[in-house]
Amino acid sequence: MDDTLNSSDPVAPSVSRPRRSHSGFDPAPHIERLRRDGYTIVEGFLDEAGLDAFRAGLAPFVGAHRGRNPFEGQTTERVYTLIARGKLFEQIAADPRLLTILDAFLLPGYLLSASHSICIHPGEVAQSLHFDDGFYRVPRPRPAISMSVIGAIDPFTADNGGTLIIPGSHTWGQDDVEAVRMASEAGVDHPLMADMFSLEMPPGAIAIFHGTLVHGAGANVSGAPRLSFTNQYCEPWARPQENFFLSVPRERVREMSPEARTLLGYEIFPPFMGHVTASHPAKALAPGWTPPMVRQAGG
Ligand SMILES: O=C(O)CCC(=O)C(=O)O
Repeated sequence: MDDTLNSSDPVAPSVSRPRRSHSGFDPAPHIERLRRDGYTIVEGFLDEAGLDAFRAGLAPFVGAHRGRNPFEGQTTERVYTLIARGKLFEQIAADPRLLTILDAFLLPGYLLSASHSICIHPGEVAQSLHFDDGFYRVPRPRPAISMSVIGAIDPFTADNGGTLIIPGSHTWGQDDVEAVRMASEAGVDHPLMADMFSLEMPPGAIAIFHGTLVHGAGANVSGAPRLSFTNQYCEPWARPQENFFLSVPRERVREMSPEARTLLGYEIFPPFMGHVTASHPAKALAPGWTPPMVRQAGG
């Protein structure tokens, strides 16, 4: 090996803790609520200026798409790879208050798995009930392999598509999840849905929940769209949904904070998951970097 995995490269990200603190924010009640109910809500995550900046930053990318299937929502517009579409979106994904909470549930070096805006337009039907880390084919009940965030840019109400949530369902086994999924797809009630409620939260609030929590976007029967965003984070040994190595140019990653670079996978999960031909992935961010195999071939 010509390159060490313990990068001394100045662009190397760091997974070291503790996090940069955020004055006045106490993660403990959120961590407790997440353990008990499977979700928590952080109000005031974005202030008025942040909400305006979110809308302005998203504006160039919206208006052209609709979902391609009922899960994406055929009357819903999603803008993917949100983290790389502006500094604000990066800061939202790597916000220290949020990461301090996620640190309690995921191993150091966890990854961003999905990052997109979700605009549910009037007339959209309810999404089927599901859990976000269901594509990891590990039987339930089990700890979450990912954690999800959904943030309100517009208010979330029972009428405009506010996320339907079943508190406590993060602990359920496969059969219960399957029963409510089938009932929701058939449009019928099930006793396990008794505690289900519509997440109502003001603009600027986020909900954080386990990837194992049963939920789904509600129907939008209001006259206005519901703009939101979701960022999902997975264990550092799991495959992210979005392939950020291909979607986010390295020049863009180089401008990001160490925390954001780690979320995008420019870090090693010890002892060597994520290496690049036996070298540290952060080295790929150096200007003029060529892949080791190209150098080794004299190319
Ligand atoms: O938009 C929402 O309220 C939830 C969306 C969701 O759960 C998903 O797309 O996986």
